[in-house]
Amino acid sequence: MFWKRMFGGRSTSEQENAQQEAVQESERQEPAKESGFFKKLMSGLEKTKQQLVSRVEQLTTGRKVDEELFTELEEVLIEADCGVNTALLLVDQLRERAREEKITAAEELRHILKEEMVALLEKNAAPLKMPAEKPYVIMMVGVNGAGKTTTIAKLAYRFKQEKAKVLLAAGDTFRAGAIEQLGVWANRLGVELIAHQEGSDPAAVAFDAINAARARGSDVLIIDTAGRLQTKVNLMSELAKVHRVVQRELGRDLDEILLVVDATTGQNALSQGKFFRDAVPVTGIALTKLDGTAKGGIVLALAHELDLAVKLVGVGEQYEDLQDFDARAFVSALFGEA
Ligand SMILES: Nc1nc2c(ncn2[C@@H]2O[C@H](COP(=O)(O)OP(=O)(O)OP(=O)(O)O)[C@@H](O)[C@H]2O)c(=O)[nH]1
Ligand SMILES: [Mg+2]
Repeated sequence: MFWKRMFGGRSTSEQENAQQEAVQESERQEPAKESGFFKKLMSGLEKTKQQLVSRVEQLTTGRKVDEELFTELEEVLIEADCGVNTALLLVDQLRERAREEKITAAEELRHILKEEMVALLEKNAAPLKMPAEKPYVIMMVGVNGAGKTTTIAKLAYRFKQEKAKVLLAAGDTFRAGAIEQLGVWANRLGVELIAHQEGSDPAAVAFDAINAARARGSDVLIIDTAGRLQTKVNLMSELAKVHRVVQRELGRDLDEILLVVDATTGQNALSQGKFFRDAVPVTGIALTKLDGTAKGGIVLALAHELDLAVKLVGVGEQYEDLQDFDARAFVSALFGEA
């Protein structure tokens, strides 16, 4: 739908088909909780639930609301990787609402916590930007092994399903095997690939990819980059250079620069966010490996402390295991409300 809405110019019957598909799609998305993805998210978040929601439940069972309880709640949130500032904020809000609403039984705090979590996540939520011009350009950045290349494959799959013409750029010229890895995905998906030799300049790959995307009429171009530690200054300036070249050649901002973050890394994600954002104008986060992490609380810290929207979440290694982030579905999954 993403593509059809943007790259119009189709015949009336095609437009009607597109509308029909839009309706079918919204019908498909309505019962989100019955979808396979929601189930995966819910089972994936089981460990986070143990670490966070189950402990909140234990703490708030049969107790009265007092300052000691708030302090303990703060500790639980911090230990579940929600981030110190975010934990303090959430507990302040709980404290205030408990006072305003004259809540005395601790159990009642649970649904307030849930509501406040949704509100916090929704405040910073944003979907992928709608395409305005061809090619729609996405660049993936992040530390080694975060899931950049896999997320590219999943996105390419999604765009292809929407009938978009996709081009991938093998901008990781550094790691041995990285070009082949993207090449295998491109083959499997039946999408085009621009690649140079290992060790070549990633900015040159990106430059060629933009021109190829224009020449071939690609709807979407996704640029892979090498994994790099956020503290390696030279590698971060190399990334800034790739970005400058892409922006100059494109003559406008990239549509999305997604910071890919591995949800199992916990608090280090905040440092990654800060450094990568200093190097390139990150537009959002793709949070991977939410399946099986006890550190899913990091979503709250990322949204609040970095003020960056979590746009995509990954819950596995299959094509379908990537979805737009939905704050309410996430919190429902966390609280185990199927
Ligand atoms: N369980 C799970 N595994 C994932 C997910 N996303 C990626 N992976 C796995 O994480 C590993 C690293 O993924 P890549 O996509 O190669 O990561 P990368 O960021 O491109 O890594 P470098 O190119 O080395 O920096 C692979 O084994 C993926 O299958 C996810 O959402 N869930
Ligand atoms: Mg990679």
